[in-house]
Amino acid sequence: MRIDILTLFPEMFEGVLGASILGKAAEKGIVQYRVVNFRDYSESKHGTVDDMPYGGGGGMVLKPEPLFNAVEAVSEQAKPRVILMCPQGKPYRQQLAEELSQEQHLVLVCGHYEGYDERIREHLVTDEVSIGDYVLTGGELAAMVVVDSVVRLLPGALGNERSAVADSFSTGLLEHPHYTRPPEFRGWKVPDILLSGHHANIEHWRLKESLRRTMERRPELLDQIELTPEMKALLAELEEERKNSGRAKD
Ligand code: 6GU
Repeated sequence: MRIDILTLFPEMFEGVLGASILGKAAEKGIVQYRVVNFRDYSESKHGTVDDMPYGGGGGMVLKPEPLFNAVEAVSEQAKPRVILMCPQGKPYRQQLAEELSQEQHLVLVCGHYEGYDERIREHLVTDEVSIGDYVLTGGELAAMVVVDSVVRLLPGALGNERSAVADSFSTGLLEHPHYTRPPEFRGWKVPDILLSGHHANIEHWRLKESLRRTMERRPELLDQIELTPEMKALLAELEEERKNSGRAKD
């Protein structure tokens, strides 16, 4: 996969793309990153990328020419997905990360100003994405979130292939609790069942704890998945526990 990032602040990406899984994926040749300063594609000699909005009002608007030129310069033959990072975009979800991980070429566009000229939205980008309902000073941090969530899904990017499928949101449930040594720390014990070596019981416990967490923290996620008979039985057990104790988890 090739990922091109168009930004006015390329230095923001240095650490993130060079470290850990994202850096290793590039070293292994699984992904290639290019960080492009789209000011270099301005058509003015001063490198202007923004201008005042027609109709007046505050703030500046990103001009179309630099971004069209920059996208066209990185596009080569095939048509890449061109993703505009903006608070008005479609809420970013694991499902979109999975879809984007199937692409050959992504172009992420990061703005830092009040807005983008509407012709960028209408005629240049294929997707508009927001990473949540809060305002960032620019699209760069959001683009890093997208790159991270996509690259970790590329085959070979994670050392352990299993961890990409089991984690929260690919199963549709939040992850169950994890424990490691020591078996007792400051008087707090690891649940006996995890030390039992009984694999089927452990899997059943993990599923129950995943459901408990999801029910407590993100109940709306339960409406979005298909429940197996085992899940339905466990949810009934959890409901029963809740009724009997008032507060299940204290
Ligand atoms: Cl993609 N950009 C900005 N500027 N703010 C955001 C965002 C993106 N997603 C959430 N807030």
